[in-house]
Amino acid sequence: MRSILILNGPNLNLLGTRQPEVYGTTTLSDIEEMCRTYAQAIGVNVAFDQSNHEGDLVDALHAARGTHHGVVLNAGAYTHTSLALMDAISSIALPVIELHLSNVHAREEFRHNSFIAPVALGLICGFGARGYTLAMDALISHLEATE
Ligand code: CA2
Repeated sequence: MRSILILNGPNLNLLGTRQPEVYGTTTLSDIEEMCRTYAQAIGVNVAFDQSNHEGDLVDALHAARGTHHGVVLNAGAYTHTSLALMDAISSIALPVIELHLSNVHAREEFRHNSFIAPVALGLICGFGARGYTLAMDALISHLEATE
């Protein structure tokens, strides 16, 4: 069975508690539940991880190799700063979809740059919590087309 890791970065554990106008009111555990239900419906395995620490996210990406077939990554603010995450993605040879709840391109200039985009399979942003299931679909279609 195909397996997807959904990996969330810094501050996303606080989702649903502030800035609802930007990020909505859905919590991270609501999103996990949504993805679990969707995974069951489409017959894939899904696992979740979240960390506020850059190195832990690098470790989680390394650990995904050999365990999962692809990753949906919301790296939060590390998207815009982290060469380490870019290198980790390049080194694991797994398809990674970059995901953001908000449309980062409609926001501050400093959110327009992504160190992840050049090494990601693709990017989904601006669809709120629904983006996670859209990303799962995109990943599964990619795997079906390439395996
Ligand atoms: O839109 C996204 O998903 C972001 O990855 C979220 C990051 C931000 O730095 C990126 O530019 C875009 C921020 C995550 C903050 O998460 C919270 C949301 C609501 C309440 C508390 C934290």
